[in-house]
Amino acid sequence: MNAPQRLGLYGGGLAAVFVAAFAVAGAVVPDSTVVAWSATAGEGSGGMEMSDGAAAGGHGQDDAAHGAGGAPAQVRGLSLEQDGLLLSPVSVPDETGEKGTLSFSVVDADGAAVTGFETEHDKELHLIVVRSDGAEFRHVHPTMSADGVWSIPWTWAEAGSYRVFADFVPEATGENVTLSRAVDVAGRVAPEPPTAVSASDTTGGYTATLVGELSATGESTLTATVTKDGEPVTDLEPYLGAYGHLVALRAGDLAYLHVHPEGAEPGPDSASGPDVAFLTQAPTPGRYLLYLDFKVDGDVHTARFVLDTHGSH
Ligand SMILES: [Cu+2]
Repeated sequence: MNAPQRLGLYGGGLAAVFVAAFAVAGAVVPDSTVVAWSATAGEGSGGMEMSDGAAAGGHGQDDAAHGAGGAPAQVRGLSLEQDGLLLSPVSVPDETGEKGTLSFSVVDADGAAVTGFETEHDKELHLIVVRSDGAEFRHVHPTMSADGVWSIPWTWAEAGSYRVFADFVPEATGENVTLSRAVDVAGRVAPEPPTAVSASDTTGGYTATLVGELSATGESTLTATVTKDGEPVTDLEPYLGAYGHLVALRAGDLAYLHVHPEGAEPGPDSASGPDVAFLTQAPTPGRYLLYLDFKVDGDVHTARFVLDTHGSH
C-alpha cells in the first residue's frame, strides 16, 4: 500500500470515529446543547454573548463571570478554567451501576494542586453533577486529601452526558470560582422529553413551590414554600448555612447562576419555614432549571423546578 492510500484510510477512520461520537452525543442531548458546549470548548471561554472588547480573541478569562462594564457577575461554570485555576480531568466510574469514586483536583497555573479553600455555605467545595437534560442532579460535598485530591464514593444511576461543577473560594484570592467539565457515562440513554415549566415539585412527601419571577433585567426574589399534606412545614433545618440551597442552571448550556439566600445565617439548633427566600438574576431571557435542597428530620430532599424568565414564554 502506498502512502496516499494509507493516509486516505487513516483520514476515513478518523472521520468515522468523529461521526460516531457526534451521533452518540446527539442522542443524549439536544443539538443546541451540543453546539453550545462545542463552542465553549473551542473558545475556552463561556458566555460569548456577554464578552466585551477586552476579552476579544483572548483565552482564559471567564469575562462573563466577572461582568463587563460593571455588570453583575452572572454566568459562570461554562469553563474548566477561571482566574488561572483549572479543574483537572474528573475520574469517575465508566458506566452505570459500577461502584467507584469520583475524584479531581483544582490546579493552579503551575500545575500544582490547590489545597487552600475558604468555607462558604458550610463547605470548602460544593460539587454539582447534572445531566445535560437536567433529569439527573446531585449536589454533594467531597473530601480533600492532604495533597489536594477531592473524592467521594460514586455510582452512576443513569447513562448520558453530564456536567460536573466545582464551586469554591480559594484562599489565595477569596473570590468565588466555578469550574466545570463534561463527563460521559456509557450505557443506554433514555433522554427525558423537554422539560415543561413547573414551579412546584413533590419529593419524599414534601411539596416545594417557588413563588416569584425570575428576571433577566434585574435581581429578583424567589421564595420557596415547603408543605406536607397541605400544611406548612415550619421545622426546616439549617442546611449549608441557610434553610435551603438553590442551584439555578440555564437550560441549553447549563450556565451556572449565582443564587444568594436572603436573611441571616441560621444558628445550629434553629428551625424555620415554610418560606425560604433567594435572590438571583437570570443572565439572559429564557428557560432555567432550578434545584432546591432542603432538610427536614435530618434528611435532605431535592425539589426540581423549571422556570421561564418574566415575559419570555
Ligand atoms: Cu454544596
